[in-house]
Amino acid sequence: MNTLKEVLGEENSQKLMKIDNPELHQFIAKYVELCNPDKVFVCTDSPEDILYVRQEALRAGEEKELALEGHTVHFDGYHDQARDKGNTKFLLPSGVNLGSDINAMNRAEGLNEIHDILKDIMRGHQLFVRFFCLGPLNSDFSIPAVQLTDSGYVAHSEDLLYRQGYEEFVRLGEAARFLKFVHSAGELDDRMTSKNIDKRRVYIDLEDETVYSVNTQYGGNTIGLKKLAMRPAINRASREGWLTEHMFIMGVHGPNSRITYFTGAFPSLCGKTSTSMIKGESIVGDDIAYLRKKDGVIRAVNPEKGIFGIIQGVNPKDDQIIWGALHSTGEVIFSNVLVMEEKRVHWIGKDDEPPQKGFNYSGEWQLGKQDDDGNEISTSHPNARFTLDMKRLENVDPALDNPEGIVVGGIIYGGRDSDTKVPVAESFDWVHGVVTMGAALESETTAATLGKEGVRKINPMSNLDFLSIPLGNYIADHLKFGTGLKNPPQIFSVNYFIKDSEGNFLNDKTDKAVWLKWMELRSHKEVGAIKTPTGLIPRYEDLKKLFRAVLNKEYSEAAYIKQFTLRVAENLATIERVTEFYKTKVSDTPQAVFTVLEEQRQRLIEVREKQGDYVSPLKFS
Ligand code: SPV
Ligand code: MN
Repeated sequence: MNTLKEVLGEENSQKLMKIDNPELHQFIAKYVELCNPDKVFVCTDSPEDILYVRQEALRAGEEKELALEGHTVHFDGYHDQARDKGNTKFLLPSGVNLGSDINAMNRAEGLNEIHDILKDIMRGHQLFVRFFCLGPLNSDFSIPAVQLTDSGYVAHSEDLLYRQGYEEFVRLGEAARFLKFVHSAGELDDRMTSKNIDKRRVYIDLEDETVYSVNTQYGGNTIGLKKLAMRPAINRASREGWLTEHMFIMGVHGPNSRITYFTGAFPSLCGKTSTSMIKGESIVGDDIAYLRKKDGVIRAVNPEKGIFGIIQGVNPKDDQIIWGALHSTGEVIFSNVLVMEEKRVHWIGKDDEPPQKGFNYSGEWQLGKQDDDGNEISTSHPNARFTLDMKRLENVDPALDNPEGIVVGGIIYGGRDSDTKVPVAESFDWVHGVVTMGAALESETTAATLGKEGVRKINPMSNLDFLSIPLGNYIADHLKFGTGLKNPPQIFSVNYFIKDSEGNFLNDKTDKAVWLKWMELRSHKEVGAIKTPTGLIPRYEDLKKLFRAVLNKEYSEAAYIKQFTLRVAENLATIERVTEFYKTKVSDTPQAVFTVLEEQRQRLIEVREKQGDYVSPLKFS
């Protein structure tokens, strides 16, 4: 430990030595030696230490102050604006195979490559050592984690997004089973963005529960505790009989002050965050959930405590709560928005006059500016984000930090689907829901410009990008998770994006508030439903009442018929695609997947024989 002590200095060494965990000390020593930073800062949970990290992000120029107190802006490089799926790989020992949909390489080769890249990478920079706890402190759900990073921006973001865990490491000592993250932004250019994008790598070593991320700054590639931690957490969960999901957690407020908690899985950019923050309901989390069975019920916690949310389209009408938080003082990190005069910010869809010039992810920007490929550069990047602590939201749920988690009353699967699924439906039972709403989830990939359709892709449980176990096993885990429960939560599907044949959306953005209330009532069996071949759908009278009560809106029967018409041909095509996918691409698909899809196919064919390809919901009542 001598060399480590020299680099750390007395104060930092003492902080580290308070944690009695040799594995942790060895890990830190190894990467301090390899990465060779000029300076190391060990951050405890103290407000002074946390403030120091923020100040360093500003001093180094990775963040800049904005007009409102507490607001800063960070830019990622022009070509470093999103998760890099191609260069994100699992490092697998020979003989281990996760299936064709999961990007992987040989472990020894990957470790060699990444350690070569890391050699001396932090020379001239400061290394921050951070301790966090994924999930509430002192909870069966939680996982301690240590992050090494030379980015003040990454370390600062994690303060807003995760619970401080230094004291938890001290408390646990040698008993801590922690995840490890090593990040370096690499060499930086004059705008303080990662220069060597060609050497951008995110490598996940499941065996050591360590994730390496280099030559990148974008949060989804670098904030270890977010999507990087999801991979080892999914793997652990599978081994231990619980679930790590790409799900929000929210409290839906029912009659007589009743709160029913829902988790919801949606692919990125499909309304997950905006659903979880809906006014009138309360939010526990917007992105990730850990679920465990306890005493015959499913309980869930949010491993995070903040939000790294998409800012595009956030406007005062549809997103009142986020809007309020983004316009008041207190810590917010904006990333890849446009900064205008007087240090004010603009983003696509903000609902005010678009500016003519400013500073954005391309540097100095003026209207009409093009990139090297001749594409016009937008004001903000479509994936521009805001980062804030959820305590800043007026509707944060008091259960956020409950070590027992919340009881899950319903599970929602949503996707971007312009032509098949009805806006809301309930499954017949757990297995039907897992298979037809979760495992069969399809979503259109692109953020479609008006009228233009995206590419439809299967995305089981919206979790495909993060799976660290073979997909067949993952589906089997879900099927098993529903057994041995007193009263399994209902499973629902939602689709905010259904269109008519002319390409017009059939719903307003705000309609989701009504679907939530309907699902809340259904989870207590307080309202009836109509049986169709693909699931149970709402009755017109019930929705009419709810639209009046929730949105003060007249809901016509004609609108109901259009939205809830069963599209038989499209549903049959989905079943065909999904069956083919599981048959040809996934080994060890549980037989239930094929059986349940086949049963649904038969029900659809039977209906088509009598009623044709488009069946009004009134025909089923
Ligand atoms: C997502 O893309 O699903 C996100 C943001 O929640 S990221 O951190 O990039 O994963
Ligand atoms: Mn996400």
